[in-house]
Amino acid sequence: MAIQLETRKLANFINGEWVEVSESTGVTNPATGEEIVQVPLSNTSDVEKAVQAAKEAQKEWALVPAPQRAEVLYRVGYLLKERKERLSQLLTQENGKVIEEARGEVQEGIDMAFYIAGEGRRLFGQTTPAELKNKFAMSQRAPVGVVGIITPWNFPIAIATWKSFPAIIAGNAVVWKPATETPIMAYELAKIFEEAGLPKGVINVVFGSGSTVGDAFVHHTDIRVISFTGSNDTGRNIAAACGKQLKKVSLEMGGKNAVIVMDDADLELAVEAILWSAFGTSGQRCTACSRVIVHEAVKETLEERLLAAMENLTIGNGLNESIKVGPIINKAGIDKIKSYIETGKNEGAKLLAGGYELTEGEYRQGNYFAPTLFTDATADMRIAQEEIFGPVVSLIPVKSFEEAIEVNNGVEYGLSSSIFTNDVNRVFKAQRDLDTGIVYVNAGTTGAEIHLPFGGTKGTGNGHRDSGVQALDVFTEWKAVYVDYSGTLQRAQIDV
Ligand code: UN1
Repeated sequence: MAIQLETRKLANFINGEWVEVSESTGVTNPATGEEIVQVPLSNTSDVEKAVQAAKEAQKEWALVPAPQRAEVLYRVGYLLKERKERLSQLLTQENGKVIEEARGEVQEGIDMAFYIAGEGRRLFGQTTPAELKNKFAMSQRAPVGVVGIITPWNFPIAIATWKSFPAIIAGNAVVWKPATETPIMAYELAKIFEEAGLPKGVINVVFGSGSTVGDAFVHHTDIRVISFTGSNDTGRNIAAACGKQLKKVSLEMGGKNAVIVMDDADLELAVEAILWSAFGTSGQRCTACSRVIVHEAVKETLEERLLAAMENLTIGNGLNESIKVGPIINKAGIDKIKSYIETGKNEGAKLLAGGYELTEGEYRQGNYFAPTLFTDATADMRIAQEEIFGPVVSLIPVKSFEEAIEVNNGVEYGLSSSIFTNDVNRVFKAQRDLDTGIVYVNAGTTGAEIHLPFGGTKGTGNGHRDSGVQALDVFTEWKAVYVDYSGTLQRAQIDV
């Protein structure tokens, strides 16, 4: 029996109060087509209230010593841990990902809470000699103020923790627009913040559309940073709007990630890793493997083994523990995948498995797509260049290690890459030459850990990183402080 929510309609969380909004829309379980809850569609005056609450709250919050701010995040971590199973079940219902992966995602949030709470006792700056006598010099992190975070449906709780926890530990207040497809995780996390004793107004959740709520965040003069994960088009528009206002913006916008399989690779292991990274989360991860760049010497064997292994992929409702591949988020997602299947065929790639939507029997009510394998793709095909965000992977044969690296790097994105080889020289060359923010050796393209920077090069982002200590750079300003205790006027660069 699936866990139920205690409400049929969610409310915004503004200034520590649950505020109802008259307009709302239904949230559908992608596995069953059933409506699970109504999510508010807020307007710009709701955003205004949230920003004003955040602005007020931030003044006090910035004065709370960071180790005390950390205490709240430790409590958040323990509450997440206590509720891990409930949250995972709800996550599977709103997002569709299989329960094992939902548990993994909630675990990322728990890890992030404990990791970044530890920063409450670090938040290191630098002390450094001054160039003049009797003068002290240091740098320290200062909060930015009110930050706006806009989070996607594919990791509705993990990504929210990557952004909100570092913002909060650094002394900012947050206004948060979660994806309307997956609002339950935001509702549950807001309740946890409330119970953990976060002062009112330090986090505010405003549900609604990107075109109304997201746009209002981007243009609000009191919001000094936008941290966004989502589509490339939206990210570019946000960057342009923020650029005009000189507003700081951190973007993470996907990938076209590849597993490289060299002629000396452990093929058994490579097959397992490809299956996991390409078809796990039904390919709906920014880090999902959607290209396999394979050395021609092992291409046929790899194809055979992949096809055999794909036979064992069970597709269905992710609440069932034996299911490996869950549904696609919505019909628009299915349509996008379908159109790429047509494109792939027209471009001349060879379809080896899948390529169709599942619509019969138990699949009738949900959004299911068969795990799909193309081969003989070339590096310039659209299916080998563009993000599909579905369970579709294309094999691209190459003749050498150098060509493999070139093909890997020959896309607009640069999030994650992987190489299977047992040659130590290739390992070190690959980790140097693969132009992505994340590199795996003898592992698939997914599974980043929260204490390292998450993000990528080129079209994946704009140089910032989520999670890790690097996330603090998004949510703080560096302040240089000089204390002259000479009692005289000492002029830098002159009185030396
Ligand atoms: C995403 O798809 O945007 O590395 C996040 C991974 C996960 C996070 C994915 N830890 O695949």
